[in-house]
Amino acid sequence: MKEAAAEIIGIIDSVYNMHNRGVNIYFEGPEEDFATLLDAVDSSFADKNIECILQQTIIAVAGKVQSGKTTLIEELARYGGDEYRVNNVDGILTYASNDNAIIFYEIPGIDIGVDNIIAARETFERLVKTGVTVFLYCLGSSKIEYSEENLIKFVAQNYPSIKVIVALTKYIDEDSASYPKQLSKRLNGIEVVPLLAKEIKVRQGAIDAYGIDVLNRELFEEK
Ligand SMILES: Nc1nc2c(ncn2[C@@H]2O[C@H](COP(=O)(O)OP(=O)(O)OP(=O)(O)O)[C@@H](O)[C@H]2O)c(=O)[nH]1
Ligand SMILES: [Mg+2]
Repeated sequence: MKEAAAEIIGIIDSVYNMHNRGVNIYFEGPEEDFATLLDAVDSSFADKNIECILQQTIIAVAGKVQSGKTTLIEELARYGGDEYRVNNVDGILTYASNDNAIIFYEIPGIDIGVDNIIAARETFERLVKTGVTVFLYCLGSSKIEYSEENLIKFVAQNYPSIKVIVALTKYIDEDSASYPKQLSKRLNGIEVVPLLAKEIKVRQGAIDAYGIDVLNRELFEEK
């Protein structure tokens, strides 16, 4: 494994690292394979200007209390098929895939009120330091509070490298099919994905879950 890694690095070095000007290798995959890569660079290419960077998808999930954050994370995890470890770190639920390539943080629910929005913003800014790549905001009703809108715009404006997505959770309102588009426009083009993570029982039967596949694509395939 390490020899194979050294061979690949050797090729990258000879093709992309002319005159040792420097090259970055972005690695996406299990942490232990990344360790092998680092090891191969250290032992055979220590004098070369090669930097290895582990690519992770780190998703900070926010939204009001009971907006559907936990349900959404669990259904996304199930959809992806990875095993997750769940931890509570200082009150923040953390779901990490076994290879640590995907991490979800659930920011404790924001109730309406300035103090809570400030707390959520502070939590987010603390999490940013761990390398958050996506801010996923759950909106459980088709009425967005001014403070929620502010928080979403704050993240989009201050962290241009972080992808911001709004999930319209428990969205079964067929009457307002145009609402996701309207909201996206109001949020300066931020992606809005309507979905139902789990089926909902209604008097006549049940409404099937939908939209997890669309959100999954937004989160993991488009970079
Ligand atoms: N049927 C159905 N119920 C949902 C869905 N999403 C959320 N719920 C329900 O809505 C309630 C709140 O969902 P949670 O996922 O716990 O919301 P949360 O934002 O994590 O809540 P807190 O952590 O308490 O702030 C629960 O009773 C869920 O079962 C969904 O897609 N389908
Ligand atoms: Mg929860």
